[in-house]
Amino acid sequence: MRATLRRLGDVIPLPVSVRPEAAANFQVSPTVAVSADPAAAGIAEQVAELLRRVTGHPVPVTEAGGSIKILLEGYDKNEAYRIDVAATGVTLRAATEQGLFNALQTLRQLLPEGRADEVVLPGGTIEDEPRFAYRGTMLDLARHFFTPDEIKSYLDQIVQFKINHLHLHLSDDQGWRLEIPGWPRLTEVSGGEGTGVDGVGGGFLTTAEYTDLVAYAERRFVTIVPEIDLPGHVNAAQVAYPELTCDGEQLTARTDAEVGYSSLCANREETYAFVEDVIREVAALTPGPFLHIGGDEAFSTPPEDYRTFLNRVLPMPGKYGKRAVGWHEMAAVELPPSAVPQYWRIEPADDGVARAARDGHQVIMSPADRSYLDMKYDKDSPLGLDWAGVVGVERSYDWDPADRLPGVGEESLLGVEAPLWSETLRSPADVEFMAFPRLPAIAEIGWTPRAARDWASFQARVAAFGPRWTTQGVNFHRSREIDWE
Ligand code: TNX
Repeated sequence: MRATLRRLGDVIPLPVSVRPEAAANFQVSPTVAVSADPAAAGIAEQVAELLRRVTGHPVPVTEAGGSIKILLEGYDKNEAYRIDVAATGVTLRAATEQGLFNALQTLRQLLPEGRADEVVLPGGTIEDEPRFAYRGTMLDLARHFFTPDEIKSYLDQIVQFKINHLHLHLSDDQGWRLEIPGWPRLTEVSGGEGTGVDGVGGGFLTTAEYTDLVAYAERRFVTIVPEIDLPGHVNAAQVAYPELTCDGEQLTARTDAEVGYSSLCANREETYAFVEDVIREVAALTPGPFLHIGGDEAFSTPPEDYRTFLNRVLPMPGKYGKRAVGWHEMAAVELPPSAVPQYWRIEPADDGVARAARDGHQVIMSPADRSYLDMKYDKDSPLGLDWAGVVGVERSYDWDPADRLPGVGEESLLGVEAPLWSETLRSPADVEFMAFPRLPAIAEIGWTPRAARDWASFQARVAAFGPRWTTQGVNFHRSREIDWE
């Protein structure tokens, strides 16, 4: 099969600068080889593997002389990269391996996804760097557990769009999904079979599995952001350890999807001993800089107790070397300097986020009516919720995080995140259906300069990605908003 030549700018997220040069197309010949700086050997092997897959040629990695060159040079920015395609060869350049990894993702989209007889790269130059340092998505393992292999497969899918943070929601009322040394009943009692919503989707990560997963993500330049949701969303912890309730009562396990009924007890020292143990253990297992402490929907925690609790707990991630992240409700109290509120509200409200931004805090934007991947696409969606409205692909794309909240502009944003709650999901196919193509929309918002974004252009590039997802076996949603190829 002769593959269609892609255009240089047919990439999601759209690169900052694309300068095509039609006379400079590069034909990948059977003798193609990849040459790299020794420090970039890992990326060079991945580039060679990509070319082997699409061409069937041997594609050796050599120290010099290859027509594909991988150079660790230039650009002092962490994630920036440049690709030059000339008739004689191709150069990928970045100051860091992460920048080269980004270049690899772009290169992949300029090549066919499957095997082709004749492979040609479009000529010209791409220069690229992200708008925001944090481009994330969240997977809710608490309402339905996904296995390490399933999470790895999702990681492989999301890095194609230069998503660089995966937030794991590891505890909630229905289940506790990470083994914590010293607190074995959390996972023995609340991580087993039957602990998901509707009694489907139990399971948990052992510390060894979590460590392996974090390393897998790290090799793909994705930072895992673990979340332990506190002080609400704790029924599973309290079922396992009745001493975590105010009166020591044995609670029953719950598999419904209610929120806001459980709370840790702000006036008991046992609460803080538990929370500090958990935060210390999670911090020790996590190389990334963030630790998410939840803080959302604590409807059964009296406001005074909520503040008491957060004032005790918010310094703990810092004590163990991490930046605290929390849902924006936590901005009701004075935050430690490095803490990051994650804003999810639909309507702007006075909940302290603008004040935190004024004090110099960075904010993650995740407005539910735009970025929540668990909202239905339209009223006929077989999966998802609709409390934040239905969220079609254009609705996911056509907004800007710097306009969302008065007082929280471009300079206050750490970035954007698209959370995927799993109350209605059962399988990796369900996750894929909800994430694609809306996650690429959020990825482009996080990466591409605002002025360069355009819905019609995005539509066309997503349409062209359809056959790629099909080849990859990804169960994307064939939204009627897209004229699929
Ligand atoms: C709200 S928004 C939640 C979650 C639910 C989700 C469902 C927020 C921080 N919390 O507990 O799973 O809605 O969409």
